[in-house]
Amino acid sequence: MKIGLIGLPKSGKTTLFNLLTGSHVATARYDAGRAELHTGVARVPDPRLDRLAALFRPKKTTYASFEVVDLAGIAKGERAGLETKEFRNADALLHVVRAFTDAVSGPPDPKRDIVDLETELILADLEVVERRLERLEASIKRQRKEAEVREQAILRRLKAALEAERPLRAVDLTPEEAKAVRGFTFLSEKPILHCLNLDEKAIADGSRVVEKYGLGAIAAHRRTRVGWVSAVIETEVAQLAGEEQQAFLADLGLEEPAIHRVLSDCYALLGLISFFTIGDDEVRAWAIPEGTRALEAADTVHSDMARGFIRAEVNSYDDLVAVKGSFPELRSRGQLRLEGKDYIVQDGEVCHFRFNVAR
Ligand SMILES: Nc1nc2c(ncn2[C@@H]2O[C@H](COP(=O)(O)OP(=O)(O)OP(=O)(O)O)[C@@H](O)[C@H]2O)c(=O)[nH]1
Ligand SMILES: [Mg+2]
Repeated sequence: MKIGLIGLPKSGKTTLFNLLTGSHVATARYDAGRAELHTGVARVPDPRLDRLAALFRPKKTTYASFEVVDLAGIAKGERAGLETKEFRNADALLHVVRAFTDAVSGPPDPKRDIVDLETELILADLEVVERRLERLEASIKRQRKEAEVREQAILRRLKAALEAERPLRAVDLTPEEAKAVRGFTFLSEKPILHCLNLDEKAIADGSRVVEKYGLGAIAAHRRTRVGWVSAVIETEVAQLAGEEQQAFLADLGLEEPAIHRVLSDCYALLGLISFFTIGDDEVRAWAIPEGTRALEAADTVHSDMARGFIRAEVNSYDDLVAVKGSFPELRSRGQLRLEGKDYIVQDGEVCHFRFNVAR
């Protein structure tokens, strides 16, 4: 899964990028904002995986992860950066919204910035739709092809929505229609997390940002969430370990480090859950969309496991921890189930895929 960081200039995107990926890209208040692209990997913290690793002591513990792409800011009316390929194929957008006062840009106005950014996404998509519609019209005039006529009908509907300033994520498409337009990688179609970057003094407002900034209507939109971070101070928190970190968090009145909050918002936005695999070499968490069948879950681990799928041995995390990681005990309690390929994997389950691939 890939997350694209997006936002108006100087909203704190690169600061948040560093925080999520543990990178050290330079940030600055007054530079022109170079149009460079950063990519990194954010590991999804998961106390359950830590617990399993402590029980099984594998050689390696692998967290679920997101690829994160950080772009230069998108100023109002300047959408060129949105064409970047790495960005276009992101699965979700993480919109960093300035909610701290800046000497140059003045007091924050998150609602205005969200509307402005969405407008840029909508206009970028509208350009793509209009260009394609012109071509289609010319082509259909020359020779009528049913597939092109169908595409034209879908795109006209999308155009109407965009002209009414509705992002494409709010438009109802059948699975076939969605598939037909997937190649356009529309930006306003991607799920979006508006992440308000708060001043450290306002950190206590975190849980109330929706009310405080009048974002209730925005938060209610489809495939949209509103979250928050205080990127600079939370980077300082992230650099501490153990008790020191706990003490700093408590001082700030925070329950958990920013990375937990932001990445679990991304999980929820994308409708993801985690399952675990346990081997001698590796204990690992995998992110899958909620509602994924055992067969596709197996495929995320290895395509051979899906190809030669026989059964999935499944148990719950809680049951496994209760027997201190003893699979024989789990079996004797009847808590180790055998499931077929249509079984829907649940959050926190441990899966072992039995498979057989002919050589
Ligand atoms: N007070 C305050 N300042 C912040 C916060 N987050 C970022 N900044 C400051 O804002 C400036 C810009 O931060 P960046 O992370 O470079 O912002 P950006 O969105 O990546 O900027 P561009 O890529 O140039 O558009 C830096 O000086 C940061 O220290 C915050 O939470 N609070
Ligand atoms: Mg930046």
